[in-house]
Amino acid sequence: MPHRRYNPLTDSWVLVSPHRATRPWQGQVEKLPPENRPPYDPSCYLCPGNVRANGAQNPDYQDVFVFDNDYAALLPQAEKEYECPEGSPFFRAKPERGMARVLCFSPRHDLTIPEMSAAAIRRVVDIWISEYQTLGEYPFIHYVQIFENKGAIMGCSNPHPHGQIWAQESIPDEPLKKQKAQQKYWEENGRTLLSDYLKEELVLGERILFELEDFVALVPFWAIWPFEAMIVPRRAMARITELSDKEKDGLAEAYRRLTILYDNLFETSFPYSAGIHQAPTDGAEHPEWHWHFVFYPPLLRSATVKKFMVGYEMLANSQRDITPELAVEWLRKADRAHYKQT
Ligand code: H2U
Repeated sequence: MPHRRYNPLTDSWVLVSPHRATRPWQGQVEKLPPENRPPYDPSCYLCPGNVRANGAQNPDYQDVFVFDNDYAALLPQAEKEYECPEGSPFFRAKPERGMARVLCFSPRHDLTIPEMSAAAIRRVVDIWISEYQTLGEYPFIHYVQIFENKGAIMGCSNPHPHGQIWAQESIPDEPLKKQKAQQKYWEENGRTLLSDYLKEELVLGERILFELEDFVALVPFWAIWPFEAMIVPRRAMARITELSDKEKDGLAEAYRRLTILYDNLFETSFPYSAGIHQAPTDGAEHPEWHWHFVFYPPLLRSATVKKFMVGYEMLANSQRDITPELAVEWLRKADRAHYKQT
């Protein structure tokens, strides 16, 4: 039956309409990008040794490579204040300083996270930690967003495995919503919202994808995207800099395992936007924060039919067709070894 589910992390609702999953589809069918890319592409801006779009040359890097985004959406110095008519509540704007970085996950143009070893992904985790630390130490940087856009369908500009890091003065809307909800929960209960949620999900078991020693991957009760998932550390930590060595390895393994399930589901390189929500770098301790890694994949019923967030979703509320529980069932059936290797 149609019902609404509440997201306590963002204080918002999603409409769930399971009966709609069988409706006919004569709409847009996505073209699949070619699966067999070369390990090195001389025309790729991100491959080792190549020249980027702005003329800078990449080093001959061996594992990971991080650099300032040549087309950064945020700049450390606001050149000139954006001017608005004064004294009106309708035209408010303020300068926003920040920095943007690009992180190449591997020198290999043909790989993606699910095809990399946990040891190689661990190098990515290490860079996330050092970037969060270094960027967060700038006095004007109050929030660091680590994310990955994977697949052309998600607007990813280049198939070379990479992610981005944007750091800025303000706390953006999504993490701010989560901060407010976690703060309230912490004040009322003295425990993090996600520790208590995880405890209950582990008892119920129906939305758990897999459990590792230090991490759990699950489809949250309030998931919006058809195959949305979340990796949650069992230990409440505000930020990834608090991870132990063993937990860093665990995070790399959880990232690998989840993305293999994704790729195997439709035997395609599964697109998504994924990112880490964690405490701001505003100098406060933030014991309320329980960092977590969210995955928002757009595919709905096959490798070529995606969920469109339009119409009702744009005008009224988030809505999903297949239930989170059905998504878990499908994902759990996916093999543990990557389909290209079997
Ligand atoms: P996306 O694929 O998620 O768009 O990330 C790639 C980023 O890489 C993008 O933000 C940057 C783009 O600005 N980029 C460079 O900085 N230099 C280049 O030569 C190509 C792309």
